[in-house]
Amino acid sequence: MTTGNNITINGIRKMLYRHDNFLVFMHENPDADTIGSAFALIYTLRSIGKKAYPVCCDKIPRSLMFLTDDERFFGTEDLPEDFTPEFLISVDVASPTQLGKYHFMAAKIDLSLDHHPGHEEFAQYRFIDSKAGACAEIIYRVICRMLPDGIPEKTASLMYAALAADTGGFRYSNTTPFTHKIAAKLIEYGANHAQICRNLFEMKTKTALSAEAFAMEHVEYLCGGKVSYVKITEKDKAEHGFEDEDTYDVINVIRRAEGVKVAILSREKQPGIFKISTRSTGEIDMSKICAMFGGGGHVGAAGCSVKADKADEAVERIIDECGFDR
Ligand SMILES: [Mn+2]
Repeated sequence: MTTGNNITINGIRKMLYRHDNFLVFMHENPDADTIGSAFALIYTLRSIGKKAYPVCCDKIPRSLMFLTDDERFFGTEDLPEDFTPEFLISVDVASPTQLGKYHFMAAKIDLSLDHHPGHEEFAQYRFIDSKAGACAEIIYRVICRMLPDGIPEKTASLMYAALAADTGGFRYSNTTPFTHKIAAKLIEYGANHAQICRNLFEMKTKTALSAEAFAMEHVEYLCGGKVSYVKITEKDKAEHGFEDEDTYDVINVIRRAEGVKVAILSREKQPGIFKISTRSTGEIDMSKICAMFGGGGHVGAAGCSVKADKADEAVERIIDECGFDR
């Protein structure tokens, strides 16, 4: 456990019981961990008579709307008028930047639950466990204390989805015995694991599949095959009809090539700014490298935004930090 935690799981339980009106913040470009963690916590708070609402700066990608009952927008402007939040929580949020347009609210967050090793402290109370495979592992520990008689099926499914997604279907090195133990418990509580895994890992929109085909066709191998790299420009997006969310999984396609230690995807965010997503087999710590560019993440999966004239230039700068022979 990282130092800097100033509250225990039991302390969190007590604090949640002491308040009535909650906001739960997710990170930008929401993934299944931040969504599953937020909604599991929200449903649990509501089940004990509290009011709780989700907040996210970005819309929920279509592929993850099965987690939010087809709701897509969770801006603060969508909150009921008669609701006055009094306790703010963030889940799976590593830094104020990750709150996107709500970054100015970071100092008002009362409690941060997170598992990113490079967590930047911003909340008054923090529980950060960088050994947790998903933030949902922390949420599970909190919810178990709050619902000692058992977890409802829907809440169990949300946490299962979070665990499965962040561990790549229990395949990545962040998967621990505890991850599997929780997953087993969640299935006992009724989590629909087969359907969740189909939704997360198999089913794709046709444009997402085209984006993957595009990546397979345009991937470049650098540093003697140790780096795989693909760029998607604004022009490519317009030409092929790719939306941002269609390209989320592209990185997972190009990382699979034999011999590849680092995979890099560059997406043009706006002229001169490139959103870089990276994966590594674990030998190179991508969270450290991305942190040099103001980003972050995990050893094996991290991202950042890089200013440069061209995508190739932005990616060159990342590759330089990897230390491979050219
Ligand atoms: Mn996570």
